[in-house]
Amino acid sequence: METNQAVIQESRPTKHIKSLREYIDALSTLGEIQQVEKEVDWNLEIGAITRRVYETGSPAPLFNNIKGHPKGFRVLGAPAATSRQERLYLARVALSLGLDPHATGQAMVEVLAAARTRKGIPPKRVKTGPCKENIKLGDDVDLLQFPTPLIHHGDAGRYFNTWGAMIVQSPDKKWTNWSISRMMLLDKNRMTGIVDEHQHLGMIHKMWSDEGKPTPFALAQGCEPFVPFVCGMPLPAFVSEGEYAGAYFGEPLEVVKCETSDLEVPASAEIVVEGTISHNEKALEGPMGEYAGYLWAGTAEHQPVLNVTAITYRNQPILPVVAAGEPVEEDHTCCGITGAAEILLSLREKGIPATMVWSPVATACHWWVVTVPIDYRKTMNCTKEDLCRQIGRLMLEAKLGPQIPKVMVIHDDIDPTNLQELVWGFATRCRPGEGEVILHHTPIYPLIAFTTKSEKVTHDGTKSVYNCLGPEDWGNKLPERSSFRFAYPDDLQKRVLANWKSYGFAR
Ligand SMILES: Cc1cc2nc3c(=O)[nH]c(=O)nc-3n(C[C@H](O)[C@H](O)[C@H](O)COP(=O)(O)O)c2cc1C
Ligand SMILES: [Mn+2]
Repeated sequence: METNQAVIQESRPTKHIKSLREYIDALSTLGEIQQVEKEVDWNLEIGAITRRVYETGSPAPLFNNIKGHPKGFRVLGAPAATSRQERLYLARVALSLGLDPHATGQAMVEVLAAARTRKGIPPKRVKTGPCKENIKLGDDVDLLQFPTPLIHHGDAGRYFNTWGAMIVQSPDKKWTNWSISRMMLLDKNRMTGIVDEHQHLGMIHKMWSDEGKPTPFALAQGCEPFVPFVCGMPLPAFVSEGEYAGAYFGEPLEVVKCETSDLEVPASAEIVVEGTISHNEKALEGPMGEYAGYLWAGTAEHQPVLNVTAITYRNQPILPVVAAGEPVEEDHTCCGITGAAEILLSLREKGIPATMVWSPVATACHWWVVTVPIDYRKTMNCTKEDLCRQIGRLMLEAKLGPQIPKVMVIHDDIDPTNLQELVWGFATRCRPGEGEVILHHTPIYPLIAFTTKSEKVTHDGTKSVYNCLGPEDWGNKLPERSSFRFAYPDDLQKRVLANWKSYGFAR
């Protein structure tokens, strides 16, 4: 029986959704938005509701009435979470990526990877945009006018940024970086948040600090839905996310100039906060419930203070919020899917015949699956164990490498986006004793849940690559799979599917 060789289904997006409001309308049509008219409290209630939305696959809540704030100041929870609706599991991601709501995970990864091979298209400056409807400068700046939630019990403060674009530019202006990094309110015109030296935000902040200067930043909230995805994508250093986004859609993204700096922000933004990241003032930041699914009580670190010089916003602004934690939330959909595309591209560039890379969203980005053809020896003549070791080593060289703690290498008859099939493949093909290739002394990201206190400091850790290719003596063949898809003739499968409802099954 033929195996399900991966097919490149899509190389370009089909519909570019150009604002958060257009995105909300598209989601509403699919039954993926819940308007919440009842008054809710920013103090934990929005966080609790959003958390339960993730855990039940409910529609994204749009909170229209928030205690202590004028009506119209809104919050959107779970902007790119998964859905419990049949065939719409990844619809929020698909629409954000400009794809059909039923697009497969495979199609998403391929379309993101394909755009990386095209030349960047820089954003285009336009005169103005809705984010300039209200402009607050100097003493009028008041971050507290927005209904920023206290998301989790135990968070160090109210996190204003969980899904917005932190925009900074290298001092030579050649590299404009857009990324997501959490930012917590300190008071009406100050924030603090993670400025990690291994991330591009921290790299660029270091360039400015080395010149003895603060780093100009702009934080753009509620942009068109692709923006947060490109912000979470582990593109290499010196690649501007805005240019990649242009290449992705085949047209430039529109940007407007900030009021108090030369930075440019997506014109579609709902709220823009402008200011500088201090090179000498720090404040305590964290803890906060994190993507691995835990909150590390008692941990706080000194991070730079962000001083705000201007806030501009659209009338009736919408602040998107991610309540990080147990799967499935946006850290998993956004970083998992964009990261898979980046890794797929880099493995292929290095000669690995990878057909698909995927981080199952239920694993909080702790498992990364690479599929290879059953006859991979046509292009790489090596043992299964060697193949796994090479894949593991190459994956760790990517920017994302430290964030990849466990890799599974499995044949591409398995669809890694189907958790049940993947778990079965892992259970039946990974051999005790020889199926785990250990890579010692590799860089590890301290937010990986199971790192020790000392690994969090040294960033020196251990990774596993699971060889799920079966024993060597299976050779270049798999045993026949006993399943509907593999154990019955094609014409019979088609007939059964066509007759399914007439047998009496509802679905
Ligand atoms: C919802 C969400 C929250 C995130 N929060 C942080 C964060 O607080 N700190 C951080 O370093 N990365 C965070 N990330 C991951 C980064 O956005 C990601 O690693 C990205 O590649 C960083 O941008 P860069 O590649 O330009 O450095 C978050 C991602 C998402 C999707
Ligand atoms: Mn970057």
